[in-house]
Parts: sequence; structure tokens; C-alpha cells
Amino acid sequence: MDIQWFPGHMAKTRQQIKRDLGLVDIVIEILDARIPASSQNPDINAVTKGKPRLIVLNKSDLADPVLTSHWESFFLKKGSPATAVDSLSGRGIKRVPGMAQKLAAKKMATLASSGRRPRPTRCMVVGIPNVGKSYFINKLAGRNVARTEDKPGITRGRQWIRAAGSLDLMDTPGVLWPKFADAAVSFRLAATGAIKEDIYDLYDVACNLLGWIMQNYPHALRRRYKIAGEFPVETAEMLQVIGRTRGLLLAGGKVDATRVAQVFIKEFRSGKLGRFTMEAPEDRQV
Ligand SMILES: Nc1nc2c(ncn2[C@@H]2O[C@H](COP(=O)(O)OP(=O)(O)OP(=O)(O)O)[C@@H](O)[C@H]2O)c(=O)[nH]1
Ligand SMILES: [Mg+2]
Repeated sequence: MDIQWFPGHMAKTRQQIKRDLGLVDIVIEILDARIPASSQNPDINAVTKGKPRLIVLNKSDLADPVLTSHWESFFLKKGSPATAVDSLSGRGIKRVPGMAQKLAAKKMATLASSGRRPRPTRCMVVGIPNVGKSYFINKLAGRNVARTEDKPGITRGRQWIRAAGSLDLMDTPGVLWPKFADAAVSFRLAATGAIKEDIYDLYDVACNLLGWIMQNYPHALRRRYKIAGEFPVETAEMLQVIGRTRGLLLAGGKVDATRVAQVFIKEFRSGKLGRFTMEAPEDRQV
């Protein structure tokens, strides 16, 4: 699967982030806890280099908790504190203001020593599309001020939002990078919903995802779709099995493969299948 996509508004956002960096004290980088490596935009990392960075592993309710804590330690060792949150329930959100204040402490001390009045810590919230930046900000602010929706590309312009714990948060539109490093990265971005559905083949992504879950979390499939005995060798055949269990049939009794692919991806994304993390810190090259 070769996806190449970098719409004009993403290039603009990248420039905007570069320009606005001087306005903020720290960067809060939102990653998807299911794919902490693939959801980290190398391009934005380069642009925001030099700013203290807090890493937030969002959607941790959908990720494997053991691997999430491995990722937290991994990032901390690399020099960025990281914390897992679930921006739907708010779990983990309370830790964020303290961590952000700590990262900005040096800058605040410098401002105070030059006689400036105390002000909220200014944080730029960055991340790929649909990772939950606006949800995270709304949870932190305790009100729905940032626009959200379950598809990539919702936030269009930047927006400042005041939150408790003396934070000023800048919401930014999601940015991907001009070319994905490899097929595994684009597959994971598509499977988790970071890329718009009209630019990849949902059926291919569903087959790939099914193959990955068959290998890595087989018990989740057995539990969800009540499959006993051996799995079929081919993922396409496995989709047929799921389709029949679910009664997703076309007139004439054939399995509606497109529909099964949609349902399967939806159940994966909503957490109904279980909690999955698609990459571990050990696999990471950098
Ligand atoms: N399960 C789960 N879903 C989440 C979480 N945070 C956000 N979501 C879902 O992710 C979707 C996207 O959230 P947004 O906050 O709009 O994402 P965004 O990063 O602002 O997206 P863009 O503005 O398009 O870049 C929404 O449908 C949320 O329901 C979370 O912690 N857990
Ligand atoms: Mg948004």
C-alpha cells in the first residue's frame, strides 16, 4: 500500500507551527498510544526542535496497557516526559498541568527574574489528524471549546483555549508528512483512522489488520467472533468466517466482503475487539 498525501492545508499548518513556535513555552505532542512510533510526525519534530516537549499518549483506553507503560519509559529515557491519557473519560488528564508547568519552570523563572508578571504556561498542542488533540484540549479545559469529530481534518485554523492549572493551549490542525517512510507506517495510520478513508482501500487495510491480529492477539478474535478451532490460513477467508458469524450477507447468501471489512475496522477502532498496540519501543529504529 503506497499512500502519498500531503494536502495544501497541511503544508500551511506546518509553516504556521514554525511561525507560532516563538509564542509558546512548551510543545505538547499528542501521539496515538496504539502506534506511538508511526503517529510521531518526524517533520513536525524537526520544526519544533529546541522547545521542551511533553508527550501525551492519547487513546490509551484502546491500547495495550503493558506496552503503554513501556512507551512512557522509552520517551522519558529519550528526554521527553510522557504520560498516557484517555481524552474520552478524562483518565490521566489531571497529571498534565503539573507536568507542563514543570517543563516550563525554567522559562517562567527567567521571566520572573526579569520582572515580568506571572502568566499561564503557553502550550502548543500538535499531532497527526484525528489523534484526539481537540478532545484532549476540551477535557483539559473542562468545556467543549475546540471542535471535534470522528474523522481526520476537523480543526482547520489555530485556536487558543484557556485551561485549568494555569495553561493556555493552542489547538492546531493535524499534520501528516509528505511521504510515509514505509508501507507498515501507512497501514497503521490507515487502520487507526489518521488518514481520510477516501484515499486508501478499506478492504486491503481490513485484511492486513486481520492478519496482524490473527498473529498477535488471536484470543481477541476468538472471543469477539466466537471462533473455535484453527484459523483459516488466508485473511480473506477469515473475513468470510466473520461475515457469516455476523450474518453480513448479500442477497443470494454470499458474504458482503465490503461490509465485513467496514464492520471489522469499526470494531477495532472503537475498542470492541480489545486493546491493541501495534508497535513496541524495541522495534523502533531511532
Ligand atoms: N477511544 C478514544 N477515542 C478518542 C480519544 N480522544 C479522542 N478520541 C476520538 O478521536 C476522534 C478525533 O478526535 P479529535 O479531538 O477531533 O481529533 P483531532 O486530533 O483534533 O483531529 P483533527 O482536528 O482532525 O486533526 C473523536 O471521534 C474522538 O471520539 C481517546 O482518548 N480515546
Ligand atoms: Mg482537532
